[in-house]
Amino acid sequence: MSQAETFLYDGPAETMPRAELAALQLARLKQTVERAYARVPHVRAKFGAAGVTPDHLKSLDDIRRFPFATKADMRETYPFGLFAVPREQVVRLHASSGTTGKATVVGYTQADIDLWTDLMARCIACAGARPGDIVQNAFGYGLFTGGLGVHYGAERLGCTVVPVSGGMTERQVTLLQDFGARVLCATPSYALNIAEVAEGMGVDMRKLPLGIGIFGAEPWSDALRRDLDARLGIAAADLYGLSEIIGPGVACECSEARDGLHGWEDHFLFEVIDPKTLEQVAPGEPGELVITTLTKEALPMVRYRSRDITRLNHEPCACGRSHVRIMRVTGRDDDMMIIRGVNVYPSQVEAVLVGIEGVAPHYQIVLTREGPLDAMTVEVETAPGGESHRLQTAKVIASHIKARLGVSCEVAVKAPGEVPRSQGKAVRVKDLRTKT
Ligand code: DLL
Repeated sequence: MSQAETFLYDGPAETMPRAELAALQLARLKQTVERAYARVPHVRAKFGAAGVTPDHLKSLDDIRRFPFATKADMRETYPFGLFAVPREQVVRLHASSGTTGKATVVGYTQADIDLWTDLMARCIACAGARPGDIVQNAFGYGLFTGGLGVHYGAERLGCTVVPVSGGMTERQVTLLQDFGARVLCATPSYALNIAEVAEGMGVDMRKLPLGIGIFGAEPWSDALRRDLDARLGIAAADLYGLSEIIGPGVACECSEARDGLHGWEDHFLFEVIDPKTLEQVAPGEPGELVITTLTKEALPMVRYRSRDITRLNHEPCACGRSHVRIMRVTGRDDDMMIIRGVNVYPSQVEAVLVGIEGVAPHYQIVLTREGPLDAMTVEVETAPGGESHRLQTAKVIASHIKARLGVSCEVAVKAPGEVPRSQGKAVRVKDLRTKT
């Protein structure tokens, strides 16, 4: 599709020539760094310890001299210590629970909410939705940023929002039938749950008006995308974001290419680093995504280490947008499992499972310790009707995993419905290893 045909919510901001984009980034980066330094004592102390001041920032490259921000900074300053505005100017708080320690709290001024709303409208349009579409929003509403982030963005784009939140899965199916949403927003694992429940209810989703999925908030594979596309009769796009930066709306795939997520560089600066050396990797190489906000007021973030593993693609995209593509996030470096010396992400296991005939793509990975070594058991289900071949299926799955990922594992084939279903972010790994 040519650029002339691409629907752009934000017009020229999405197709800005690279040199202009870089100049805008530098001007905004300077403001952000100055703002954080002047207003957040924790940031000033960290800059001081690293021997830098905002004056050291003369070019975009100079960002390398500045210290990283991590979740630990958020915990140390819990709840409001990183805010760069008086708390009274914060109109909204969100929080993510996290698996260890205290929640991460983020705050927004009214201008931040407006920005977030615009960026989400941009993402939803980028994924193929249009003003006037009905959007069923099955992301959880509440402290999680998914529900409200998508909600405001879809309204701003001019869509009709069905704010159903996560859960009540049969009702989701009925609402999709009755209201005729064209767009479904959910985590991919919950979308899979909806597809399965619809099939159980005898509803053929491919015959409904539904045509677009906007899925994210957890790693997923291209194999699962193909499965969801076929079962729901949609074109699913990947949506990425994290609360510490703004929530969903940091990056989204375009409906034209669906090949990497456009990261909105007029509002964020993206770097990819080697998580061991902490140096930037060569362009296009994989590593950990580091994000600096360029326009946030309440919570400016300089060099936030996302822990997400990806790579950047600077090739021009078919849609004509000039913004860099963040390629599918394979997982978080803290989710990476090391099984007998082999690095494995849950989404890689998923990609293998989805391709095997007769296997339902619901899965959970159980980690145990056998002596000094970590062992992995993959719990899956056979699709209905396949139970008689359980042992055979287990063997087939184990050999596919060995062939594709190079790792040996046990496979436990369960009866349909035995692997837990997700209503939001799926829990992919059950860690039964005793910590020593
Ligand atoms: O998950 C924000 C969001 C909501 C994104 C709805 C997309 C859709 P947090 O709860 O702070 O925020 O979790 C952020 O989730 O660092 C990634 O590890 C993971 N994540 C988010 N989107 C994707 C994605 C929201 N598309 C953390 N692919 C991030 C892979 C994702 N992982």
